[in-house]
Amino acid sequence: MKIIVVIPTYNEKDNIKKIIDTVLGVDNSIEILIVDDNSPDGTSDIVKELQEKNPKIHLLKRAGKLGLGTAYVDGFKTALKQNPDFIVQMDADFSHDPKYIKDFIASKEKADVIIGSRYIKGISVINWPLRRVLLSYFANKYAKIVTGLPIEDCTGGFKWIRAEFLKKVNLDAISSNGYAFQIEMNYAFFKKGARILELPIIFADREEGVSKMSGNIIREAIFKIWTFHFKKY
Ligand SMILES: Nc1nc2c(ncn2[C@@H]2O[C@H](COP(=O)(O)OP(=O)(O)O)[C@@H](O)[C@H]2O)c(=O)[nH]1
Ligand SMILES: [Mg+2]
Repeated sequence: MKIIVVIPTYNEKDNIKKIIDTVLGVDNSIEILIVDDNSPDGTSDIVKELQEKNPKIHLLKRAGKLGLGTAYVDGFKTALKQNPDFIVQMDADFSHDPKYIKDFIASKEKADVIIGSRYIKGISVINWPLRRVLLSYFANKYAKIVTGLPIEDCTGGFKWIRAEFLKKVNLDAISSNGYAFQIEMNYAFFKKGARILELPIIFADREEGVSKMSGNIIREAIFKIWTFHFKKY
């Protein structure tokens, strides 16, 4: 079995070594692809150094900050060329605890897509400011109503995807970048008939570095998700 964990980074110098080491430590079948947008803090230089000692670490360096959605689309395309069985997507900042990848592996026969979910056992988010928890919680309710997706955590960024299934999705049709990107991918998977499973995770706020979330990303999600019904994935 081959798993490629795709991690987008922008200014994650304080997290990058630890997240790579921790993720690789979860299972022997894991390789990592870091998609870095030429972070001014030199994140990619740290990755290059680590790469010299470990062939399981891959780097896709892009010219500048082009957004999370396109980072994943480019990362998925690059990862698929390596013929993995599964692809995992997650953040670099430890909000997504790598230990949950073990749970994904254990459930791999049951699903094409597994979502690490914050909202199937009440609300399992710690250390986030209350306004962000509320925003995320109600954004999910809203997304569920607009898209009709039977998913409690539509905007979560911690996912396990069967590679054969990812190949069925037209990645060039994916056009959103922030929270909307997560919803759009779920929508595409759902439309293609994926077996989607949610497994509980506890999501913790980052301890190092700063969030790149912005008002634009929130506005994008509010309006864009209405268009998904009319798109072909
Ligand atoms: N390559 C790339 N990574 C990004 C970009 N924006 C955010 N990220 C990364 O995406 C992940 C989630 O971003 P974060 O700022 O933690 O969002 P939050 O958890 O919603 O506050 C982190 O690993 C970031 O470094 C971007 O424009 N390009
Ligand atoms: Mg974060």
